[in-house]
Amino acid sequence: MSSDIRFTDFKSDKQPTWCPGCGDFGTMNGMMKALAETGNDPDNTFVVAGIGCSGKIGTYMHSYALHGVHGRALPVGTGVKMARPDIEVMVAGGDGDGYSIGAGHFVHAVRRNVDMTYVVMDNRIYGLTKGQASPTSREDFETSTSPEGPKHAPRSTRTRWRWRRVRRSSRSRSPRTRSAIRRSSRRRSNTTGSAS
Ligand SMILES: Cc1ncc(C[n+]2csc(CCOP(=O)(O)OP(=O)(O)O)c2C)c(N)n1
Ligand code: SF4
Ligand SMILES: [Mg+2]
Repeated sequence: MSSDIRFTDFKSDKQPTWCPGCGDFGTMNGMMKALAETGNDPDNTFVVAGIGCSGKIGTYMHSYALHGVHGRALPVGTGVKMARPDIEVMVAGGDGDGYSIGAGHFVHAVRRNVDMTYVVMDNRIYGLTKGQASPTSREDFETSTSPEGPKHAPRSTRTRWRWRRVRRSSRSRSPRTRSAIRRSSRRRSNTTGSAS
């Protein structure tokens, strides 16, 4: 690994065909900068790309690369890392690729916690195939496949599980549950009483 690698060394000689102003340019520059700043070089880097506008990223970067099958970038990245743990593996793909057709692989990649980086280029739509709703599209976002919006809450990568307190009338609870609740609240008030 040489230390004088600059992020431009990760640029291939292919001219991107992304639309002017597409956010994928910024993501690719960010990935190239991160690779250079962490002491990597094109000879020890493997980029696995999904299918979509985002999936073209492997062509525009100078490194080892594989442009595989829609939704299957993560298992390929896992295989590369298992075979060559010494090289830096970056997997990149779209929101459709990662959260829709590839959702199962996403979950298992998280579970296996493989030492690789996954970048989701989330434009909240299927870009390459001309604009169908993706799992991160807004509920009211009109697309060719959802003229009135997908009507599902978008999947958020920042979702936290929250326990919602549901108020239920005591009549909707079974007699057994009602008496268990009474017992536990009696226990609670006894404990509070002895402590004070
Ligand atoms: C197995 C399979 N199913 C469907 C397609 C068609 N297809 C190509 S790209 C794409 C969606 C791309 O959306 P996303 O992953 O969000 O990438 P973007 O183009 O938005 O960057 C689909 C459905 C395909 N190539 N292969
Ligand atoms: S269609 Fe959208 S995602 Fe694809 S290159 Fe154009 S702006 Fe980027
Ligand atoms: Mg997309």
